[in-house]
Amino acid sequence: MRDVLTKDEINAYHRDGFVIIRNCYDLESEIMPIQWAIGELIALIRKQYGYENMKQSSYENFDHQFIDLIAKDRSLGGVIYDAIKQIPAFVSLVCSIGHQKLYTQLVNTDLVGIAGGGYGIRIDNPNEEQFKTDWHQEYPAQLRSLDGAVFWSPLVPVTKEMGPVNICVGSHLEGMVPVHTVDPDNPNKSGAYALILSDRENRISRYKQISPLMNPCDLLIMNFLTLHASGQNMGKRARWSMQSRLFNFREKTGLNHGWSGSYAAGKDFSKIHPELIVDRK
Ligand SMILES: O=C(O)CCC(=O)C(=O)O
Ligand SMILES: [Fe+2]
Repeated sequence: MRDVLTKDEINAYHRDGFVIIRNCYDLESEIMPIQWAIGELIALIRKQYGYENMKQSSYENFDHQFIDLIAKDRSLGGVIYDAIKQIPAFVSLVCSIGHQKLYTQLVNTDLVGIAGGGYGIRIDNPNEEQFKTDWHQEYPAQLRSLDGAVFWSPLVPVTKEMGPVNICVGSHLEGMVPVHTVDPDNPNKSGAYALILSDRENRISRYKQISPLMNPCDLLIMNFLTLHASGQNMGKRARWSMQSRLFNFREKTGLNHGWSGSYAAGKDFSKIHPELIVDRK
């Protein structure tokens, strides 16, 4: 991977709250092994449950049997989701020196953490609502440190129709935004998925929004305070994307709460930052 940033890229991160590094990863050595393993796991699960299998035709079409699989049994999509974050080629990227080098060019620290439980591969299926994220900052969902960063990279070309991630340009400068802990429009959402920004519409409307179209090997690095949201996948293919998060052990707020994780780590965000909860009971 390319692990040296230009001055312009570093400036963009500080100005906009994110930066996109085009063609950052090496396709053959870093991305294809992940695509291949996902394709094999889909085939293995199909075989396990008695569904017919067609051979993988190419790496970029690694998911060609997935939409059909979840149409037969949606719960097997969950099995695949839980399995693929354990693919060594993916975990190698999560732990890579390259990611740490990128992060330390953006955040001035010599002591980097990898957010425990903060990495995985999203599968945003067409026309599903439950796992879509509303407008949010990463910090309440992950904690660890205020100046953490999300590393986001797609495994399929993301078209407009597939609902690219929406980002409010420059919104990291707001600092920590208070949240409601219940989403009245989506009572089935829980944990971090249920958090709703206070004064959401107003807040969002103050910023220019962008929804970058990205390809495999492109990498988005985003500040933990930047406002962003999932787009709606109205396409026919699932939107597969990798996430991992790095943080700074030396940052004061994180150090004060002992680098606590949030919901995914079994912690209650509202107990760690009660001052950020608007609907306190
Ligand atoms: O991919 C998405 O839809 C949302 C991603 C996101 O919120 C994140 O990676 O932090
Ligand atoms: Fe996020």
